[in-house]
Amino acid sequence: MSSAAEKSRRNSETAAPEDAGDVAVAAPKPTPRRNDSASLAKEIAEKLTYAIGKDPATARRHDWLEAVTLAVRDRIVDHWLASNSRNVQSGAKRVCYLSMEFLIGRLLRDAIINLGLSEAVRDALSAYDVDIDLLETLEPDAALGNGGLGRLAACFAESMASVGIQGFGYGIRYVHGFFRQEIVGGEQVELPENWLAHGNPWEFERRERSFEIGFGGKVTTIEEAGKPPRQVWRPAERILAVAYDTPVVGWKGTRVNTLRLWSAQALDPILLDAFNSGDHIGALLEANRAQSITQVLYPADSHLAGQELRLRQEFFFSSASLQDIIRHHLKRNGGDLSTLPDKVSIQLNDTHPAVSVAEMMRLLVDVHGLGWDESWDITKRVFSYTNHTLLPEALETWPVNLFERLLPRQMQIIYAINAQIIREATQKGLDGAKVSAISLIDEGSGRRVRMGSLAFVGSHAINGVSALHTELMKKTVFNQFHELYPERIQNKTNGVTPRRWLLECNPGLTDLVTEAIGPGFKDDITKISGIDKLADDAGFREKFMAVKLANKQRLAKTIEERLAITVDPTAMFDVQVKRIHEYKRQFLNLVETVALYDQIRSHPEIAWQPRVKIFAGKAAPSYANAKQIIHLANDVARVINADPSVQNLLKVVFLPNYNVSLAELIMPAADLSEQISTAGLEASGTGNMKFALNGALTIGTLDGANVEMLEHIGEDNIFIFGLTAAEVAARRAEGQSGREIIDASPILKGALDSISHGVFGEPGRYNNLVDNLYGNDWWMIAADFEAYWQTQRRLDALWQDSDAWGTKAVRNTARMAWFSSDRSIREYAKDIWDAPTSV
Ligand code: 26V
Repeated sequence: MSSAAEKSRRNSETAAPEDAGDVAVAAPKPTPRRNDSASLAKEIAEKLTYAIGKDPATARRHDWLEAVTLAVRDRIVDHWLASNSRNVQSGAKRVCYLSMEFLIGRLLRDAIINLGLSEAVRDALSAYDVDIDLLETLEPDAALGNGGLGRLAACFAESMASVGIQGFGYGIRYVHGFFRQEIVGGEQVELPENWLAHGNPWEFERRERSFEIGFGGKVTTIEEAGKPPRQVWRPAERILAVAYDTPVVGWKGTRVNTLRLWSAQALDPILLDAFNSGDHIGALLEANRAQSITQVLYPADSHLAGQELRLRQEFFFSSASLQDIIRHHLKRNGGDLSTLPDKVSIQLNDTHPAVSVAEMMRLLVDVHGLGWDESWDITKRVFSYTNHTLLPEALETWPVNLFERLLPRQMQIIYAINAQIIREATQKGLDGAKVSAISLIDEGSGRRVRMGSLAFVGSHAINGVSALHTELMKKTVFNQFHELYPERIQNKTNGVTPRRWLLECNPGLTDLVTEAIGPGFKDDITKISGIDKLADDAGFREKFMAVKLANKQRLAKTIEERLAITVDPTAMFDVQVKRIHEYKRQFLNLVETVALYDQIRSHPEIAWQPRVKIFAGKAAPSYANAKQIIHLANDVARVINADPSVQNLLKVVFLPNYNVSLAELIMPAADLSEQISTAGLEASGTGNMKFALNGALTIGTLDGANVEMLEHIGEDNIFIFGLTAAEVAARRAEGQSGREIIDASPILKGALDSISHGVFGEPGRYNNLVDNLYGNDWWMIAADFEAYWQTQRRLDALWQDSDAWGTKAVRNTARMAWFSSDRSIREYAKDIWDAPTSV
């Protein structure tokens, strides 16, 4: 048996709860486990011996990691069982968060800190001369997501457990998560990621919790005397969805929720007839086809490639989750589905699970025999939908003919919903053009199903992820729907969990804040505002900046190890890390970098401040311009770092393979956070929040949550520049080219000329990027350059005054509490889910 399979088997046989989230009997008495270091040391040794079969003398580091994980896991399971039995007893509303992505990263440190075991584990291991910090870095990242949307789902899952909500995450157990990025010859190369290669001690396979998922086939109408006709879907293909549960540990372990990820398996793992007749390959084909559904995460965050496999993934996990939700509800609520909306809320994380609206209707009407109107009422009260992007190319639509072939009954239901919506709209007096804008079918470009519209009409609440984004939703994508249903769109500004993004990633700052104001902020992050008054206290500020310096030294060491680039930790660390996308404008940052390089050389008399420009991020494999930007970043780094004339003033670093763990290293080490998207394009951003919480100053546009950060942090402590969203829209409408602006700016022109004339790689390599600016400056790079440049120079001046910089850095940390995902989740619970907290 493979080690992964073996590990799963072990998990299903050991201390795992019978059925996470669904225990019928009273809570089993948890084994009282002691959390002192001696008890932990003993248990870790026991795990090493009896679960892994090694003794301390022969154990490798990975064996120790597994032993510690299993010892910590036992404690989690105790809390998990207790939470599950409380769930049954309280009968409180369950919140089900449906997301194609959960970018959770490593789990061991998160669990140790949330359970308050840091000291005990460290001491227990030091008895064996093992370093817990080192072990933690051996755990693979669970990279089951692309970027912001997936990481938000992970922060929300942790916050739901921390604020006491009965939360369930539902997603996909991808065998291969987000690709690993290497840089070869300056260019991105994608390599497969294999996080399950050595097994996954955090997951518990639940074979008993599996559901059949159909595809294709036919719909037949059944007519029975005295009854209305019924539709029955007979799929041509059936696949099994098997649950794998991972515990989600909340702060102090008071609640442990469940993340349930579905894995696709064949109903018949092997076709015996085929096998026996000698067709050994053919006998396995069906299993392979079934399993392919959950093999790999699609590595794009815009530009729907439109593959059938993606739609299969979406339906597969939606149907499995809904069947599970309904099964659970029937069991706990006397078989009565009319109370479903009182007991369950389902949040759709973007449109990826939007087919759930049609599938819920099928399950209620066809399978459970409810009437259409009642089912529609239940559906709308149960679902709510979060929109995460306004980019037109990222708004999902599927060809009607593909939908019809793969999901014939769901397509019929979508038509029926559409007819109803159009009727409602016409009754309210909407004219033809407006009616076609709200149709679920886009008739324009070869009939397609609009998934955003389906999610909208099937939900009682639709939310944007920042105040600005929400207003733009009302004015743009959902304008007609907003006119028709003005009460539905709400704002829920994103947040990040302060456990992972402060306590875990920045222990130095956590200790300093504890020393200054006590540990209360760990329970309630709003208390961190207590350090605001210390921003003018020179002693505190010095300590604050000393912590920052230590974090920068740690990052400098990683840069040296991975890239053999030496950076000065006392230089300003100016950081832009995020997915690579034209709208996020890494190119603007690179043009400014090149301009700075030119100016430093031509004006040595100016007091330039030493900077390290740090970039990291992945490009979608098919996104040519984004890959060019990565290439340019690496070319620029190569040339500048080799030029002795700017050595101590400018270094450029592109750190490969940006992921959650790298983010945890980078965020605490940044002085300056680059949040410079073209205004109106970044829905919220969450990296912006992580940086500021860790004391970085922000240079940014009035976009996404930056707008609200400005309100909370105060205009003296954040550096805003550039066109507003309204100005961008106006310039775009005029089709403004960048030529005049470039010709009028010698600094910008000089930088663009160096880029296109071959200073950084062969001439012409970056023509595409540069020529775009002269033609239609769509991303407003030329338009915003001057304001960006001037703002960077103001930051240079500020950097010289380290007291003033330090004061602002402290204020950033002090004033970011509102951007905790605990606050976001409480708002969802109150305004959208009507779900209790602290259960
Ligand atoms: C779209 C697509 C399109 C088809 C291919 C696969 C795929 C995967 C993901 C997406 C949606 C990406 C949207 C997204 O990540 N939005 C980000 O959401 C963050 C959390 O709300 C927010 O902070 C970012 O501003 C926003 O870009």
